[in-house]
Amino acid sequence: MKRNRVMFFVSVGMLVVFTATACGLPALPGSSTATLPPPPATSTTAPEPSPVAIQHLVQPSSGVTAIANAHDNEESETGATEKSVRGGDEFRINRFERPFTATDMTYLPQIDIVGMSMTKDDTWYYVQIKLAGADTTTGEMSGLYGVEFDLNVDGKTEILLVAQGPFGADWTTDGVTAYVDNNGDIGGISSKPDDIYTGNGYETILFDSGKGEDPDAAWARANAANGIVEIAFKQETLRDFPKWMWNPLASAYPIDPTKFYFNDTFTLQRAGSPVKGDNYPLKELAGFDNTCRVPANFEATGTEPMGCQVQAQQDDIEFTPGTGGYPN
Ligand SMILES: [Ca+2]
Ligand SMILES: [Ca+2]
Ligand SMILES: [Ca+2]
Ligand SMILES: [Ca+2]
Repeated sequence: MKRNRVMFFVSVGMLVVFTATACGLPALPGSSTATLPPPPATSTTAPEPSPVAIQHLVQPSSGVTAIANAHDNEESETGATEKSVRGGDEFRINRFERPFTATDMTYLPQIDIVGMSMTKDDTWYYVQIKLAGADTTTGEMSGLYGVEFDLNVDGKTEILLVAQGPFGADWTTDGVTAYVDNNGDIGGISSKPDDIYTGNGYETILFDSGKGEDPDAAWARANAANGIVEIAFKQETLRDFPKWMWNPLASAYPIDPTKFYFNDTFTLQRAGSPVKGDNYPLKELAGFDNTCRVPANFEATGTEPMGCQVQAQQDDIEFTPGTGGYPN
């Protein structure tokens, strides 16, 4: 089986400048001057209580220290004409390269991850996800973008952050959600597809659009001009783990976090394939891209579970369900 062709680098101490394009400020919520008609006099419904505005204390700025970066397969040159990929989609190890719509295989540049990097400052980690381009119909980064973390480097992730686009150039917590797998059942019995998966994936919501223990825990913004979506989160989200593995993802459609890993909860026949062959074209699992895992705060040897290719990679891993999980 063809390996995902991935170049991988770790660089420490390099200054990464995130070039956000200055855009006009979005209208403030509640600044509309439109007036609503008065309620009907016969209404018997009690008025809805006004939602309490979320008070933010701090927000991210820009990462100043590089932690890691890597590249993913890009389909922009051949994807639109061939409506298929030549590599990078390996259902067996839960790695997907399918930035296309189902059935008609329309290429979606805003879902095609081509690179990723992680930076930090004193308070935050920043994940930059570079896509092949913006949505060709709206000019925006219209997808759902996320990042998964394997905190103890055992092949099973514990945290999923997702941010639903489109975003502006200003940081927002709107549409940003953090899920965790508390009971350690992600992946079932191995990294390969389980015949029957009975787990519940990322079953717990830690943070949702500013609601949660810390209203400032996770944020997102985008620069559609250069196809970059950035997700920032407080360092304490990673519970003081000194090193970990991470991978970004992008989806054109809502995803169900309880169905992770998708190679346990879809069959290849149901999911379809972007590779011309028996299971072509894409069916139930379309408009989705994820990548190999990148180490953070340690040098890759190539044997990291589900890691990016260095010399060799360890893709077949036996899991012990019910162990691990997000530490409280
Ligand atoms: Ca890609
Ligand atoms: Ca883990
Ligand atoms: Ca599995
Ligand atoms: Ca779970």
